[in-house]
Amino acid sequence: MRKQTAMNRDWIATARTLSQALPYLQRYEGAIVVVKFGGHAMGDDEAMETFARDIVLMRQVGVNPVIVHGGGPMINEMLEKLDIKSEFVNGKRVTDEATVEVVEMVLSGRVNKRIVQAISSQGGKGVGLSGKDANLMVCDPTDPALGLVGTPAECDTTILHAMFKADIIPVIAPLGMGRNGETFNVNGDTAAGAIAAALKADRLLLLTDVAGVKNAEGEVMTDLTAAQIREMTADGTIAGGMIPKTETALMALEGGVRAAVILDGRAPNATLLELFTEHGAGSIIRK
Ligand code: X2W
Repeated sequence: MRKQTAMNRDWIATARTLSQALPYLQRYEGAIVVVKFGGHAMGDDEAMETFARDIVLMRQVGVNPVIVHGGGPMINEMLEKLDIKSEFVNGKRVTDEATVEVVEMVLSGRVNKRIVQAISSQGGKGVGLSGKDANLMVCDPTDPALGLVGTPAECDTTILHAMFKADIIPVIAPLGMGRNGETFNVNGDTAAGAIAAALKADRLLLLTDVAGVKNAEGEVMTDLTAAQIREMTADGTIAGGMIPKTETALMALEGGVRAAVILDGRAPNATLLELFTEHGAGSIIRK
């Protein structure tokens, strides 16, 4: 029912927000936006619902969103249940045959379908695939010491363009195919960066569980250049878990992505805030 009561103010603000979004909606019409949705950013059912609604809204206003997801914590949970030990070297999971089977089962199965389902619930058409489908991500081994961990070498994005035309939102699990038919486990950030570069995406959004790239004083830097990122890495300001994110961002920029953004995926409506408001969210990195 239409109410004209004390709620009026909120609705006026909503209408104003929509009106102010017009230039941003026009700017992103037809743009390709790759969103890395990490396992730590996924959260509960409500957070998943909000994320899916924002992605469907993006598609509705003419953006071509591509989701590349992670699921590290969910893989850990299943490996524990199966009593398979697992360790990380430089942020990458040492992966043997037994482990890659579980990784594929969890990522292409449970995690991928949960996201696809959330998109469907919001009225979008999500289709799940992994880097093994349609030669999307052909990989070489990253390092013999890591076993079946792959580095994307060739990305054929034909399937993604076909999906854009059909109004489908691709939801990609980070697994790749080897040249000898192996299955490779690919770090989710690496996969998102490689796919964004192959698509020459307008934006790569890396959703994480931190607010952005911080300076030595602990403040989030909202605008950064690739050169600044290199300096801050050399002097140790950027360290630890942020390094794989900034490296992915730099790799994507080198590959032709217009800008990469590192932002907190747990913040409500993080993706919309970044794309459709003056405020933005997190740290944007340009060449
Ligand atoms: C990752 C793939 C999942 C992932 C893994 O096995 O955990 C490698 O480490 P998040 O949630 O984005 O961390 N692969 C090689 O990246 O998940």
